[in-house]
Amino acid sequence: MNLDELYGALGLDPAALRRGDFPVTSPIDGATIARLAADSDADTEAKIARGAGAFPAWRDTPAPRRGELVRLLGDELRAHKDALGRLVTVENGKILAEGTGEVQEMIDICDFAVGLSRQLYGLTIASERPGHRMMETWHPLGPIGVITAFNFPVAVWSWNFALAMVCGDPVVWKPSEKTPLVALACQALLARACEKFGDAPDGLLEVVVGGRETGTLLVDDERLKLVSATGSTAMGRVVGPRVHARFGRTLLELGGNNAMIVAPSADLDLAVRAILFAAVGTAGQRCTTLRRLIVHDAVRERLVDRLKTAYEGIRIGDPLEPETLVGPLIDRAAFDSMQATLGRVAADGGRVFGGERSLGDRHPDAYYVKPAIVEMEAQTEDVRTETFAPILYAIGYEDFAEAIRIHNDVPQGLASSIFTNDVREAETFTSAAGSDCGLVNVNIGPSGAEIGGAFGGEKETGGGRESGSDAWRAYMRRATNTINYSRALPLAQGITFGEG
Ligand code: UN1
Repeated sequence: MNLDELYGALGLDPAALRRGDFPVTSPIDGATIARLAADSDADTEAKIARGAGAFPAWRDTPAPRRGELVRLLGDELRAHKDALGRLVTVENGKILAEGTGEVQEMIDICDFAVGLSRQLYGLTIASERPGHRMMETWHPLGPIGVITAFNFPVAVWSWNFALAMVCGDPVVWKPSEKTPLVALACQALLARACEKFGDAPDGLLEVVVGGRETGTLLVDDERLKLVSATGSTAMGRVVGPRVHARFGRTLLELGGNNAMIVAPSADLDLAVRAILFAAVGTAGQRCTTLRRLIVHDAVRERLVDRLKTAYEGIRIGDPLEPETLVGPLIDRAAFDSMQATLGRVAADGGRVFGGERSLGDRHPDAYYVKPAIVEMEAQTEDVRTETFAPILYAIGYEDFAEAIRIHNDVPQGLASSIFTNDVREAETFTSAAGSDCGLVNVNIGPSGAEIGGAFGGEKETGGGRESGSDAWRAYMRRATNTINYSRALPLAQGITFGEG
């Protein structure tokens, strides 16, 4: 399938994707695959206004009916799974299995949200006053802004969008400037779903194409009651205070520095497979990517040797080829940052295996790399910093308490895992005294979470929770209602006020 056919299959007009001066390149070979019209400030303003305009009608649409739109979107995603997955691969560079896996994640969250549309439950609460009833109700929050990163260009949007839809909130979406095409494709698929739905208001999803300044317009706009932003900790440090200064809400998914503890009792066969997927999958560009291996000294050498052998056998190359396991990095800046980090950690005494550029002759404008393993004697500042590239640091430990200390001694708190067959270690790791992350796994790697749980992390990861469990509450406002059905007016706390 050529590109124009792919665009057409997703409901995009190929000619319209060539009319602008905002270039989109494919990390596979560096070629320009579209020139979009970027949104001016006035365009962005108009789109936010359209989102705000859609709110009253959508708010007043019953939640199960709102869920029907998400069901129809899920149908479109099922029907276009291969095409959208392929476009994710072309625009982002992740391998096809992961591109289509990302679309499956979207389908899953749509299914979840459809069920949720009939389960936006509030509590009923015992009142201390006779003849009174207390309850809480959940109402739509208002139009919201969603800012997404290049690495999960559609799944993370869908976590937000599917929940926002059933919660009654129109969405203004600013995708990464590196991956706007897949966003336009999602919008086109939603348009089909809206047609089948019948009476959806215009403006339920507005996509704005642009860079950081465009994102800032969303951040500062009082009409957007929640800004859900995925990206670096540096981005979150700017977005958080700005949104809070106008008393907006934030949902932040920022950097991770995810680790795995490998204990002496671990099943090393399983651990090696889990490490490979978590450390080199998506070319190390997941926020949940495994970056630190904290491995007991008794198994350290054996495990690292086995990993080196496994790394040698990894097929690096065109992510559209089925045998490929590692596609390109997103761009030159990612490559430069990886090389700079490797240079510094080597100077700090780290023993670096791999990390070199690959396929540079064939693709001078694309950045393929051999994933790196770096054996470190200590957790240096570079190890404590997230470099968004496939670098896996291996650090030894002697006793379990030390392993947990090293594990938690980073500023980020997203995903974590332990490989052990010792129930005490496993339970300690998942306990309050164990991992301080938002995602804590036993005998699986830190990446590849299912949508059913709440996704997000602590510390510099930003504290947000998206996707499953009760993450929907971030998209609604809660009202506590007290209803007096008696003929008296008793006051709470037994207060008497001007009576007898
Ligand atoms: C991300 O990298 O921003 O748990 C999201 C995972 C995926 C989502 C990653 N389900 O790795």
